Amino acid sequence: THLLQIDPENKPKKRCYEFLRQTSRSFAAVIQEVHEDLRDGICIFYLILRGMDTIEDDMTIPIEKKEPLLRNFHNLIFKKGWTYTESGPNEKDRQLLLEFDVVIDEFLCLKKEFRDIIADTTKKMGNGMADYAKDTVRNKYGIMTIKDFDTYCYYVAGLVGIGLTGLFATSGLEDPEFDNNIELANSMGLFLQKVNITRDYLVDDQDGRKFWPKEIWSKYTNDLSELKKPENATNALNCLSDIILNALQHVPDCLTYMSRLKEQTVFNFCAIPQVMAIATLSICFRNHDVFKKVVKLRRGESVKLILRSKNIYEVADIFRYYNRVIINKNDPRDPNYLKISMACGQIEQWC
Ligand code: PS7
Ligand code: MN
Ligand code: MN
Ligand code: MN
Ligand code: MN
Ligand code: MN
Repeated sequence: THLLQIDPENKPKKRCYEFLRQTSRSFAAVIQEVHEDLRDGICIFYLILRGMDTIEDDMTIPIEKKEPLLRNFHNLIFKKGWTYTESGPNEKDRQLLLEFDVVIDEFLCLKKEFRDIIADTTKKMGNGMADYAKDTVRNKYGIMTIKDFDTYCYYVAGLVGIGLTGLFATSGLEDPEFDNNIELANSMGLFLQKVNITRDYLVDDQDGRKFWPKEIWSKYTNDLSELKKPENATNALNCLSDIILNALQHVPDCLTYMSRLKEQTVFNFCAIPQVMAIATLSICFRNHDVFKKVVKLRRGESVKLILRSKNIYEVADIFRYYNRVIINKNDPRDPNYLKISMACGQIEQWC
């Protein structure tokens, strides 16, 4: 009878990799290339957080339902058979939650060290998301201070960096002490999240969500949504510079983190999103298109970057290149001119 329990095609695992490809083109590409000892763990980690983020992002779920779901999500991933059927029809990752029992089955197959890290990250992130979701019901401005901005980004991305760092260390592919790099791991997540928030100004505005902190945008406008009006173009570009300056502060930490990695597939997995992020940031800088459409890297440029990002020397070269793109676009009439010039100087020094 034991033969009956062996599924030669392992359908649930295949389904998880299908979900991965459906929910993120870019993460699917890098996760599928990771060393086999880590691949399934990272894939399931991704799908769990993607599922929870789909609930966070769904503005059709009332806060009375959303808050307990987010706070309990770390328990739900242990409940065999649990699915979520109440996502709004417009949620792009609705199907993942409809079949979430498949993700849970694969989660329960992971080794205990992996499950513990994933569950702990999910618990902290879910509670952070719930706090923030409650806040935004009361406060129409969204994120207020630069400190709040870092706290929110810690919950939704810094924790991912810290959790992944734990997986790398416990897998034995990186040094067992590699998980001591908590601050650097946080910076890896913060940089990706802040670039995402910068680039997504328009889509987030259309969804009625505000992630740019008031402490920054209030220097340029009374209403973040009005920055997209053509008559506010100068203020919009200066505000964009301010938010990009904030993101650039994390770059030296990210380079240091990547310089400490040893295993090739882990390096590629970490470096490719970072390189895409600095390229995206350089395109957004002083570019009014951010307020008119979704700014994207050109396909050919991403392909070249992926092929080049094989070691820290190449990655530092790429960062230096995009850093210079920013320096060349920096405008002395921009109130952030001097600070940007200094942040870029720091990056140039690291490289
Ligand atoms: C477990 C790989 C590598 C040390 C779903 C990867 C959404 C930017 O919402 O989908 O479409 O605008 O474009 C990823 C550090 C987290 C941070 C965060 C889990 C890097 C739920 C990624 C990803 C740490 C909250 C995707 C942070 O952006 O956003 C795994 C090292 C998920 C990483 C969200 C954002 C990720 C994000 P959207 P995207
Ligand atoms: Mn996305
Ligand atoms: Mn979200
Ligand atoms: Mn999201
Ligand atoms: Mn350790
Ligand atoms: Mn976004």
